[in-house]
Amino acid sequence: MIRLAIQSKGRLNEDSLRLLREIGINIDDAKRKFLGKAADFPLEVLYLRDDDIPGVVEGAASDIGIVGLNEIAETGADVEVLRKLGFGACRISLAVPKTVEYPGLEWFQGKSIATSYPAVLRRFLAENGIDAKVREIKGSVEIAPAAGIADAIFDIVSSGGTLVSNGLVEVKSVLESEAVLICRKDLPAEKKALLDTILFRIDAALESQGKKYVLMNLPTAKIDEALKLLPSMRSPTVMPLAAEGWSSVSTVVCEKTLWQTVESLKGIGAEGILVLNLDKVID
Ligand code: PRT
Ligand code: ZN
Repeated sequence: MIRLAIQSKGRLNEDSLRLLREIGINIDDAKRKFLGKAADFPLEVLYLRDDDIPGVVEGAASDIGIVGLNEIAETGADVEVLRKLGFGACRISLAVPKTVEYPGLEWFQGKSIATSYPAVLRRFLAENGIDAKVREIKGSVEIAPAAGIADAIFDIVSSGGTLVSNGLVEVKSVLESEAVLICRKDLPAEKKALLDTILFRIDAALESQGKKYVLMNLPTAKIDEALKLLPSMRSPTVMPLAAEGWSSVSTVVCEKTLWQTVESLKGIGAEGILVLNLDKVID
């Protein structure tokens, strides 16, 4: 049995459970308490506040955990970061009131900064030789300047909407974050085997992200040209069609370049192009 700590509620909870489902580990949510159990894998789920996850994994009360990199940076927990998971993307940034004429980082000398990430902020200030007052507050950091609590803030930003609606401007991104899978040090061998299975499945799920499976019919004479248009091709499959002089080509294409690729392929005579979602890519 391996124990995984995930956020009990909040931004990372749903995506963490979705990732588990994607890798064939289903937790009965209806029975969610403090500790849940997977029906189809020797795994227990411990539901915690995100702030507590790094410490609980470090202390071995949980073997692995899913948490934002920002929390690892803040707690300084001694854990292994095994995988970036591709959700919960955000950054911790310095922001100032939009009325401020901002010359650069030196503006922060002697100023006060409100934050829920005092350790990360103190490190950054020290590294940059800035002497500023760090005011730790637990929530609603974005209202601190308007409320007269601090001159500026250091907080999580994702879309930037919260800053705009509070009359603030982001001036420096200090830490890029996303949800990561962490592991305690010195995992016992029997748990290591379970972790390896989980990692194998996660890698297959991550590998399929941002990719599509594309299938098309092409005049056989155009195959060489088509192969040149498909730089991201993993395993090009070319098969003759029943119709004389035609072939079927199938490959995996990056979503970012999908439309460009499809349009170029059409340009050289591709027909009946099918674009399919990829569920897993297993190497
Ligand atoms: O109760 P618990 O302690 O578990 O949850 P929490 O309230 O501390 O955290 P929660 O659920 O808000 O966030 C969990 C994790 O999600 C964070 O630790 C980050 O790793 C990640 N994450 C991703 C975010 C955001 N995006 C985010 N936008 N965490 C917080 N925010 C907040 C931010 O604090 C600010 O108030 O959203 C606001 C900014 O959003 P934008 O889109 O307006 O810029
Ligand atoms: Zn929290």
